[in-house]
Amino acid sequence: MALRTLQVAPGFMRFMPKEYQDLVENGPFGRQVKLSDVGTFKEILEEHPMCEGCAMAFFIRLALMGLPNPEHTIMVGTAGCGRMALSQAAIPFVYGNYCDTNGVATGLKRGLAIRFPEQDKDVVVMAGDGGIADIGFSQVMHSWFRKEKFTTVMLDNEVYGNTGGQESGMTCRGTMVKMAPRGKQFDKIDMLGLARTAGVAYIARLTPANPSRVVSTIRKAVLVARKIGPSYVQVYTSCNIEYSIPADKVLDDARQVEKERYGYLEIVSEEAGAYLESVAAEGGEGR
Ligand SMILES: Cc1ncc(C[n+]2csc(CCOP(=O)(O)OP(=O)(O)O)c2C)c(N)n1
Ligand code: SF4
Repeated sequence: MALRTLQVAPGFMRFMPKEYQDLVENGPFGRQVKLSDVGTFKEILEEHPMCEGCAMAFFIRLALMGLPNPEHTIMVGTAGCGRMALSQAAIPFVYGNYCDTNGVATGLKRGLAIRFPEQDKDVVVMAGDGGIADIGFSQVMHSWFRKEKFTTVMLDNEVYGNTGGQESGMTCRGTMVKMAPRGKQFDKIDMLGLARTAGVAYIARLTPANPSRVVSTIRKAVLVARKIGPSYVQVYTSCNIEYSIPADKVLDDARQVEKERYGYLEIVSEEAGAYLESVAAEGGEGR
């Protein structure tokens, strides 16, 4: 996408749905929005069919605000809950087969670089813990080893939410979920350590408990992937259905989990750190 593909020929604008007119006139395209601007611009994602109070949906809404250049960004997702919101967002979304996201993103990113040599195009994979750490594991790791320049975001709800509660590699040891009644028999996979071993340039772990940090972390991850190398963001996005968390307690849970075992963590390569400093010195916009 580019800004001009959003525009409608002047004569047709009045026939467009009000929502679309609003998006063109007041969307976040072509400018940098901040969390504190919420309510003053038309968001990329406003409606979705995910469960009431779902932390994953909340995170996705915030993450979309963090994109440094949404009009030049393509999201890649797959089977799993997150795609229900991502596919409703006003931004191109490519649906890879379950396990294929990082292969699809590789081809997209390389193809876009050839087709648009003058314009940076950002590619962001956003998929569940099953999609990233289980069935998509091999493609994720190889994209990192190859140093592909795109961002991978794991929506870590520590379960297969969309298919009714099977354990994933990211479920904690001993946890019982509906379709793992004996409790998980092995540890949560250390994807952050694996990302580090594979040489990922920017790695972050976070929860949605601090919304402005979500926005800034996604922005940094996308900027690093644009210029330096792969980036990986792992976010705790509790599944309130499978973990029986009341919708009004979802953020309390995120705060608690952040305190106990999911504290904010950033691992930044020297080159990525220097680049982010230079962006900040120029005003931090990074467009
Ligand atoms: C190749 C393949 N295997 C299995 C499935 C069935 N499937 C769809 S979603 C899903 C689990 C999703 O779990 P996760 O990736 O953790 O995302 P969540 O729904 O928890 O957000 C599975 C196994 C599929 N669509 N394709
Ligand atoms: S099943 Fe869980 S992760 Fe999926 S939409 Fe519902 S609360 Fe969110």
